[in-house]
Amino acid sequence: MTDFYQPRLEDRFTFGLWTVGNRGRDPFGEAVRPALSPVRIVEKLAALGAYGVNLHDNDLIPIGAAPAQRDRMVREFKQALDDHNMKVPMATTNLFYHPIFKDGAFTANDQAVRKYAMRKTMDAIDLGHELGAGVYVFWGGREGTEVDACRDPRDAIKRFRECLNFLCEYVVDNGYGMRFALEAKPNEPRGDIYLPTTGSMLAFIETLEHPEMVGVNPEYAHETMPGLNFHHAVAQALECGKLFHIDLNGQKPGKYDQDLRFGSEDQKGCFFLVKLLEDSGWDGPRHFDAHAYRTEDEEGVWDFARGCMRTYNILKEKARRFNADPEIQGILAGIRATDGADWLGSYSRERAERLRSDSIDIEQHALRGLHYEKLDQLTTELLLGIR
Ligand code: GLT
Ligand code: MN
Ligand code: MN
Repeated sequence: MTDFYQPRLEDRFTFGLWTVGNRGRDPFGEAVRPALSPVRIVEKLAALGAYGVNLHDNDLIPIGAAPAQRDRMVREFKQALDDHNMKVPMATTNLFYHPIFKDGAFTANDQAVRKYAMRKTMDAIDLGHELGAGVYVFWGGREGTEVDACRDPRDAIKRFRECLNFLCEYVVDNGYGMRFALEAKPNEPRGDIYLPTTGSMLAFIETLEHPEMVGVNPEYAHETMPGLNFHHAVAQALECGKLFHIDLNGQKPGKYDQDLRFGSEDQKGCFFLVKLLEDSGWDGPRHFDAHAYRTEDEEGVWDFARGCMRTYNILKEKARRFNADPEIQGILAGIRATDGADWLGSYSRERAERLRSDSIDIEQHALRGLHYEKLDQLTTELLLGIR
């Protein structure tokens, strides 16, 4: 039987090695699953229809590995990628796990920590390039505070900027042609993390020496934790040409970072997100930064991975139906009929005068019903499967 929602290579689904490789450790309990080797992950994800895998330096190579050991691990991994036609579109650095990063990496007060973070990142950029990654993610996991007395937050931002400027030049100097994607998160593991939202990152990028090389990697969970609208954050990034990568997962608002299976929470929000990505023609990989419930064994991990991709494709099909639904499109046509695109234009005295002189019946416009109840109910019925 052909499965309409079966992931295909052209869907460009990717997973981090750390996602399906997550062993279910949490602050209250030990790992519940044995480790999966990177080679096994590549094999299995390829069989499920994924396009590629992404990784931190230490997902593949442990800190302190001898050069010969590093080269052997990279060789075996590349062989697995080749054997299974899998790509590595994105790479990143683990700047949060080792205790040296307990006070941050690029923003740490101790200059030796910042030096080590830079050295580690340059090595990881080399690795990413070797594996063919075109996007390099920066998630400042521990770039934050519990004790605000320890540093002026303006210094933290200056340090972060200095490091990114240096690393952009490193990429240019080596001819890597890589782009950077900054990932925001409001808190966890730190009490507060600097540049906490995608919007903060977008503003910060414009202060860099190579803003054209740097965009964002918004994560569903990270915008949803503080109750923000992820679909709006992604739209802003898309609209200014800064959506360089995306982390899809599931999250309940107001809780710790859950990184649940994509589409397991707020299916309507996920629907508008998928519709936005598909309608915009965005051609980046659809990356899942999530992990299986702690209740699962290895089989459950693959159920999780299959579920992320399948739900994306189901929502994509729902978006197609939304765009083809005569009743929904009728309401949208009514909305468009009143929006008068291009009515304002850039400023001129004449236009300003015309704005003042055109007659507007404010009572009539204030009283008009907008049919959003009907629009939302139709969307809900479509999502619930009866349209
Ligand atoms: C970590 C974090 C993610 C980041 C990853 C990249 S690592 O799992 O929770 O949101 O995207 O560093
Ligand atoms: Mn993420
Ligand atoms: Mn997360």
